[in-house]
Amino acid sequence: MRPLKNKVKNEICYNLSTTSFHFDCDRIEPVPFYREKAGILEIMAVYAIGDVQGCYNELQKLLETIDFKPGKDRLWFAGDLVNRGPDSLATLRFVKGLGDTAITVLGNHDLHLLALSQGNLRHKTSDQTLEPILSAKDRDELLLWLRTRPLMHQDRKLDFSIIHAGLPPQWDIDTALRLAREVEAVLRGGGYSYFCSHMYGNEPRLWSDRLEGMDRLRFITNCFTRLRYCTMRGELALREKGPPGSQRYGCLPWYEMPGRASDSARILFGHWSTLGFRQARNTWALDSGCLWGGKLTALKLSKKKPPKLVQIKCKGHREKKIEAQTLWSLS
Ligand SMILES: [Mn+2]
Repeated sequence: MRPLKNKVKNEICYNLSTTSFHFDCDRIEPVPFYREKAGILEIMAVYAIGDVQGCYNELQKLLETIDFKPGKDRLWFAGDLVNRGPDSLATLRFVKGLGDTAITVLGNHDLHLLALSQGNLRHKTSDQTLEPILSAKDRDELLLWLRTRPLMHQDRKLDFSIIHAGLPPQWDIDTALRLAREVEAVLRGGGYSYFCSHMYGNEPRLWSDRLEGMDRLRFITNCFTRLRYCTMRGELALREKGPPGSQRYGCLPWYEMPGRASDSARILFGHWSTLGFRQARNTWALDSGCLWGGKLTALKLSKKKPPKLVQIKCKGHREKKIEAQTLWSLS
């Protein structure tokens, strides 16, 4: 294990520094995620946090509440760091600044920001909260950082995965991870701009491993960043956006699909503010509507114990009725 190796290195470093040998001690990296307690290496706290959407002050308050220690604890963000809230730029800078301490998966609003930055989309009124990022002096660094974030993160030791939206019933957890990597490779590569201008759309609806090109990438992206409901035939029902009970006949929340191939994996997700915090079928929904005057949620993750819920109340920055008017790509 790396911490043990570093401990040994430190001892070597100490011994050598008392002799005539030179050894560059400063080059040994600190061990950020483990600490020693009574001689046992102990993993630091890992918190999964729901959709922040530019609510920077609320995020800071939540981190205070959980007594977050940078360099010791780790944060997982469920995506949609930006848009609609009052301070997307500060939020993005802050999470980027956390470095390896934070892992964030991409949400639909994050992808929308990337698409806008490529200049292929007409700016709408609902995009105005993203403008400060697009005109920031550090915009290129921020956007490069954002487009190199994953669509899915998995920690096998902790036995948790995190995504922004959902998974179709046909994918097991390893398939999901493999397919996330396909889109991530495009976002990091030369096809990035083309991808941004062709990612929007609700088709295709049914997964097949024979899908190719943009159809394949769009399907994968829609699952990870937009999915809420599936039809009983296992298709994506992307037009359904309300809370459970509001959907048309024959649709089910993705996590309730019978025979879902990923149902043995513990999955954290955001995106669904009208669902609120909810634990069901080995999944945890983390978007509790901070932006809309609900709560901002953190879940302390543990391999053996049940996750511990911490929430703060938020005053809200948007009227509910706006949500209904901007349904398209942003929701
Ligand atoms: Mn979302």
